[in-house]
Amino acid sequence: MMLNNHKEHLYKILVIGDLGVGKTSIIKRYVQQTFSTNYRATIGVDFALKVLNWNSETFRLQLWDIAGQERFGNMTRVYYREAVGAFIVFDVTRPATLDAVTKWKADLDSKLTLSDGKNVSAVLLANKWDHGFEALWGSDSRIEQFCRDHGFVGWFKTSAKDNINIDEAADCLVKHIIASEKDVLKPGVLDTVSPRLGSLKETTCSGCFKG
Ligand SMILES: Nc1nc2c(ncn2[C@@H]2O[C@H](COP(=O)(O)OP(=O)(O)O)[C@@H](O)[C@H]2O)c(=O)[nH]1
Ligand SMILES: [Mg+2]
Repeated sequence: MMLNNHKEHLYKILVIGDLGVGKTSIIKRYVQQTFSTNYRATIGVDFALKVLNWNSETFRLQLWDIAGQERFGNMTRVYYREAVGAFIVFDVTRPATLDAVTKWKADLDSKLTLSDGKNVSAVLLANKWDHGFEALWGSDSRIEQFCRDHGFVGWFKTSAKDNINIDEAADCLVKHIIASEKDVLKPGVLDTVSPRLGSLKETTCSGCFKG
């Protein structure tokens, strides 16, 4: 028994973005390994818990779903309070939802900072990638530039439907949260990870600490 060495962490993580981009589906997929085509719009604040055990440390991730307030494009400070990371989601079939990400990121950064004054780690999720909209988006460099311009620590092409890159994106976010806690992360690092079907065990966040 190594109880003395066992560390527990509780991380509040926000999942934000426009209505219908797949926030609830991503949380359901990540936490319950399920997907459904008709979730009712979330009413009221809702959160789900995911537990990760890494190197004899326990990370409890409290994933906060948005409360049916997407149409306002912002949330209250109370909702953001004490969060340490965020996923901002857009829908690759609706380019306007990427424009909205700018608004969500600005809202987040204006209402929430870590104790050292830095922004919380945010990972961009290009969801519904199973639709195969590669042609619509062209090269990845456009989204990479978008991430740099808006201060995301990384981005992933995801599908809640086909279970693509959700675990990887969460691993990446958690690593960045840990790194900001330890304050060892160098700035300007960006992860880019393409869908890797069927290889979920290996973390694809290897780029996290490069730079
Ligand atoms: N094809 C596809 N549909 C998805 C995906 N994620 C969510 N959806 C669908 O998109 C709709 C909105 O999803 P929902 O999770 O309710 O979005 P939210 O409003 O952001 O919480 C639902 O019909 C989902 O089944 C995905 O990765 N691929
Ligand atoms: Mg929802």
